[in-house]
Amino acid sequence: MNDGGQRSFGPLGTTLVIIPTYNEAENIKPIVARVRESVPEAHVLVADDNSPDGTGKLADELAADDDHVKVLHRQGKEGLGAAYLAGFRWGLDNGYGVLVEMDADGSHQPEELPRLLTALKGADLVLGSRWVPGGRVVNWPKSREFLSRGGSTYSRLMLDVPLRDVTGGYRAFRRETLEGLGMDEVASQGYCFQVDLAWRAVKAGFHVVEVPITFVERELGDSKMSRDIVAEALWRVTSWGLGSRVSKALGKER
Ligand SMILES: Nc1nc2c(ncn2[C@@H]2O[C@H](COP(=O)(O)OP(=O)(O)OP(=O)(O)O)[C@@H](O)[C@H]2O)c(=O)[nH]1
Ligand SMILES: [Mg+2]
Repeated sequence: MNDGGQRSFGPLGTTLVIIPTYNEAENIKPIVARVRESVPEAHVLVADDNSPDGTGKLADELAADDDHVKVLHRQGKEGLGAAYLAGFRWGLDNGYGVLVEMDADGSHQPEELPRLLTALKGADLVLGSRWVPGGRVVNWPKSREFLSRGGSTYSRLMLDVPLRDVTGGYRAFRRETLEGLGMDEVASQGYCFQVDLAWRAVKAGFHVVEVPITFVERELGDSKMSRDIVAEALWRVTSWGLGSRVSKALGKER
């Protein structure tokens, strides 16, 4: 991460808020309405993995009534990472200047998005952060907080990233940042997709800023968190960390 202090940042361009969905029928209409109200000039892309509960159809209804809402229908459940990568590509192809990640379940409050976008005026990537001063989590059991804080701390130490909330999924990217990350090589699917992108941004020398957010646990619908997702994060972060230590050590010897 560089300090960004010496740099000047270009204008932001139009914002695309990407909302990946899998079985979010109860949540999709309220969350899109909140985004539209909070940042009226932004566009919304719902990236739905053919949800059996009809979320994609509800998103189509929204898109039919509002030209700021688009829907990317994907064939089947492939994980959060794949849905975001497809959404990012769609956004870059369609000329958006800012690409935002936001969950459908209300955990990421659209009312906080203007603050993230303001911070992006002086940054390459803004992370909504639960674990910086002013950041909070509402309605989380201690076990979930422990897992999230532990995952961030482990990733920070393993990968040497100077960030407090590495696993969070409320983020705003400048298009140039995504273009410079090597998105085509990202294979992570679940949570560690977020760690992967943050680590790539830091390694590429982008200016990454954390902005405190209040994260609200979902009230409706089911979590897609699973043991497999945690296991994937653990083995990938561990192998990245060890791999980069080995290459640093070899580099020093040469
Ligand atoms: N398109 C797509 N979206 C997904 C997939 N898995 C999760 N999502 C969406 O990604 C967002 C985050 O998923 P959640 O189930 O809320 O996961 P989480 O926030 O880590 O877990 P909780 O805190 O328990 O809610 C939600 O909008 C989900 O609908 C997937 O395989 N495909
Ligand atoms: Mg959630």
